[in-house]
Amino acid sequence: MKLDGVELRWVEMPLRSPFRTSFGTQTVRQLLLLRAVADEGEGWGECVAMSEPVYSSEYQEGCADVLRRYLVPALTGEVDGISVVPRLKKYYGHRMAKAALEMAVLDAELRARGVSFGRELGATRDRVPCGVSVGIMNSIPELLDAVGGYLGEGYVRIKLKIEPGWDVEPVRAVRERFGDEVLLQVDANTAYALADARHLARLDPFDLLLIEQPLDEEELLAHAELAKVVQTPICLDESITSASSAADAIRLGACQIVNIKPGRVGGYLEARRIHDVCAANNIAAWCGGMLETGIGRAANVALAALPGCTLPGDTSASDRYYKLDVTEPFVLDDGHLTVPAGPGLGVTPLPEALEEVTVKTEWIPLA
Ligand code: OSB
Ligand code: MG
Repeated sequence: MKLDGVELRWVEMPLRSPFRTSFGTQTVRQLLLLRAVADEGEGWGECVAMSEPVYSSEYQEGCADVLRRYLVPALTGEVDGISVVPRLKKYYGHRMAKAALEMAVLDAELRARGVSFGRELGATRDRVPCGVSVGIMNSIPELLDAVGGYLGEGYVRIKLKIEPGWDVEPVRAVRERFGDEVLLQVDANTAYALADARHLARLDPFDLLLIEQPLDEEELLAHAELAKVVQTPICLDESITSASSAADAIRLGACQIVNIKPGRVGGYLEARRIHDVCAANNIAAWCGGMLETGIGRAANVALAALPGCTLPGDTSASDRYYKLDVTEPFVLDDGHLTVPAGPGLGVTPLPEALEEVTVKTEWIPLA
């Protein structure tokens, strides 16, 4: 396959409700969509970077810059999905930008071959159980309303965002109201220090599935130390940037569970390698999310259908995030989403919905 070029599309999607985490509050999801145009057809990619570098060092304009300046121009001549990231090896980092480009090229290739993302990645299920990530709220009653609503919709697992000052009490309140049967976990997005170990151990009595990324992304050893003090299993998100960092974290005892996010690790193919590392080590894994549109969601749901993704992921329905998605909406059915079976992502953006949320586009031609 030969690329003619890649179109970048800046999109702004209003969130149905503000999403507050320990790193800030989002009310609008600003993101980049990519459309790879090749001789054999086109494909779509979604860049998960946020508008500011507050979850990781990457951010939307930084991704656009590295894509136009270095990454897209490197893809001259014959290219296919599997060759994208290796071809970009000389350019350090920028995994979210690389992941988006790989995704777009892979989608174009798979559509041309008539193969779905799920089939290509090795999915073994046609539907996946879904969890939901619940932001920090202004009050406990507000939180209980939100959690009650999601449980009513059928979500099979609840994840509460936590930070110092919003941790033990919200967890206690959710357990008291909804009982011990609810699959419940928390995500700190690096908001704690190892010195908080005793405090975090106060979560132990609540029988949580896991605590996600309590400490800084570079603090692997500190996570291993923390794991000796807290009984709740530790899951890493931000720290896992590749299959090799996942293998290291597991070997060090820094995590018992892994959140796999394709964008963070440089693409779906590296994400599959992480899945394989986890499976080989008997480490539970699940597919994380970055408030994706239907485009990224389609691929995430395919990844979540791999056999080693043994826990429900942050693959919620479109209406958990957006009134209007850019594809046909993903709809929860008995707590599950269906893995798209059509070629490539199995979903295509709806031109009108896309136009509605597009701020600008840029065409990056390939020589
Ligand atoms: O840490 O998992 C995270 C959203 C944006 C950035 C980071 C995270 C999240 C979520 C929501 O928790 C996941 C989702 O529903 O897409
Ligand atoms: Mg997380």
